[in-house]
Amino acid sequence: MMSRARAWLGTTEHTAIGARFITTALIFFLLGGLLALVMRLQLAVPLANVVGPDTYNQVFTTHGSTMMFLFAVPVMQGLGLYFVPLMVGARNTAFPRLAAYCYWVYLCGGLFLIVSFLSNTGPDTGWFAYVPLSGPEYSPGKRVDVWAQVVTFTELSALGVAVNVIVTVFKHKAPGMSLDRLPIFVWASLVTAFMVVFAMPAVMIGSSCLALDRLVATHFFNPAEGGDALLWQHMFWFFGHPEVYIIFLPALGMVSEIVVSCTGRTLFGYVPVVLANVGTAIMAFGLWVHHMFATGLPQLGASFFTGASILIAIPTGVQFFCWIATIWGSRPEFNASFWFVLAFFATFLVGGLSGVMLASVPLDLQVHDTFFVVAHLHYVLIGGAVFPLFGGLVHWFPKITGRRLDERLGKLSVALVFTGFNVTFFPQHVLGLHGMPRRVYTYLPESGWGTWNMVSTVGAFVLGLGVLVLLANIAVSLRAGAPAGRDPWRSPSLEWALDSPPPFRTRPTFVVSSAYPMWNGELGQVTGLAPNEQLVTRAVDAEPDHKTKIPGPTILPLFAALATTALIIACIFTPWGLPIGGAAVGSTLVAWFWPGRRGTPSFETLDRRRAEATGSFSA
Ligand code: HEM
Ligand SMILES: [Cu+2]
Repeated sequence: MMSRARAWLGTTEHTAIGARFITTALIFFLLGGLLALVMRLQLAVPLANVVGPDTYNQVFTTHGSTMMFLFAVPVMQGLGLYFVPLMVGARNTAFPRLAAYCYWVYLCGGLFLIVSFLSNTGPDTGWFAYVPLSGPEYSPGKRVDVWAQVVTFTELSALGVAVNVIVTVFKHKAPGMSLDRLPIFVWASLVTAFMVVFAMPAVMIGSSCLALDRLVATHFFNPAEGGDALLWQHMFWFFGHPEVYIIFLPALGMVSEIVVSCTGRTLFGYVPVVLANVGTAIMAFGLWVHHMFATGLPQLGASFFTGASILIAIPTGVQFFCWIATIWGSRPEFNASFWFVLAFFATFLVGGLSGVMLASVPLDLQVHDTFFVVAHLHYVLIGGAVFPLFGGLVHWFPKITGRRLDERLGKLSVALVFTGFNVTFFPQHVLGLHGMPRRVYTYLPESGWGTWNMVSTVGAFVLGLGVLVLLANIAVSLRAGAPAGRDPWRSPSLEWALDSPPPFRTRPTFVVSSAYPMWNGELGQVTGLAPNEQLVTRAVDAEPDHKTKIPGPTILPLFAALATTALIIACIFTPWGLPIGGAAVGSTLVAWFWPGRRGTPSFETLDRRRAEATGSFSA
């Protein structure tokens, strides 16, 4: 019994950890969704009394923060941990214990936010916590400290996963899977991981400075003492804008996988799509100031950031045209995942267009802080990330569970989610143009905003129903779904070559000779690897180089994560949290990295084995 619990807590299998990330993130999505329904109930009619102003502030802040930090990024990273190794033909991620540590840190951070919210200490200054409102003067108490530390938790976790994905892609690809043969989802995850590495430190440092201002009276953001309030906005949005691409580049990668698999065609424009991903990632770091148009920018700066914001529509447009060209004249299989992709096309287009509108300063100044922005951000986030995510979950469900979802229920959930979504959020454009501010807990009957708000609330419940249908489908199919077999969609990428659910210790290492290995004849297999070994290949051409031991299960990452949690939370209450918590984290890390215990990875250069591996490489 004890040892089973230990095995469960100590697992380092990327499929287990990936699935935990995905499941946990979906639970946070449901919690965030419940908060959204509370807001919609409160706004349904003028002068409603569901929640008061103070609770409303906590609700929208916790909703936004949950959705961004605890749902959207982790779910994409979870899918990355689960599928990137499978798709590149690795046996595990490069750093399996780091993956476990990241999961536990994320889980603790998420629970911290939820517990704080339930004990009336939920953050209440908006998901971007602008100073001076969030500073010590206007936000006494612990609410903003909770927010600042939740950011630290989640970004720490995100950084670890990103590093892991990068190294897995560069060093553990199957022999023959050169960079120009990576599945598009892997490219998207790789590019996203680099964005995480550049974006997350900005907000982590920012939120730590904010916590310092609040707890030990530093003055980073206090102009009265020589600090700079706008510095906060720069640090936040230097992360915050790339964040949205961190969320939807992997989603667009799923769209490519689904399009290819449902049309049975190779992707039109592989290279342009890859370059579009890279281009988006680079440009995404050059337009954060469009979130700050209302702070009064020099004319030249405003023009530059307008131009950059409009330009970034181009690479996404390139991806759109490549999908359309792939679908054009094919006879796609209109299954539930394909319908989610079609829902994404329509919705994301609207969100992209309202984004181009907002990039123009005069319009932005007019609708700044109104429901027009709320409509826009949900069109891009839900249309651009949640719809493809649902499509991806439907697409990969058979691989993860070995069972098929019910197609009819699947299509029903697309219809409900799509209709509900548009009924909820389209009217908010109108409300915004009519001047309804965001982040207000109520409004007067004379404002005339009542009708569209009621429509929006009804839509939100339809959307919620659609999500419930999807979940019910998942719950039923987990037990009673038809067996899926290896490759139910006749998809081309490597994960489909494995049994469903994918085996771990007995997983073969394939040898690849095209970008669509499952469509191009027999797969070769590498011989001479023990169950706890995996191949290290060269970054670009994926030639076998040497092999390494896969670090085995251990409970130490969990202990390290608990110590990290203690450190981060204790700091809110006393500066002593830092040295004491630091010592705790340090000792768990020493135990974790103590040489020679329980199979710490040893790197063995594989000249002898290399011959064997390359021998089968030509097979
Ligand atoms: C499931 C359906 C959803 C509904 C009905 C919904 C509804 C809302 C509402 C009513 C607000 C606050 C409006 C205000 O008073 O300012 C809001 C804010 C927000 N939502 Fe959602 N939302 C949903 C899903 C999502 C998702 C999936 C994400 C992100 C991936 C998201 C991200 C945000 C953000 C970032 C804010 C801004 C919070 C702030 O002002 O600090 N929402 N949402
Ligand atoms: Cu932006």
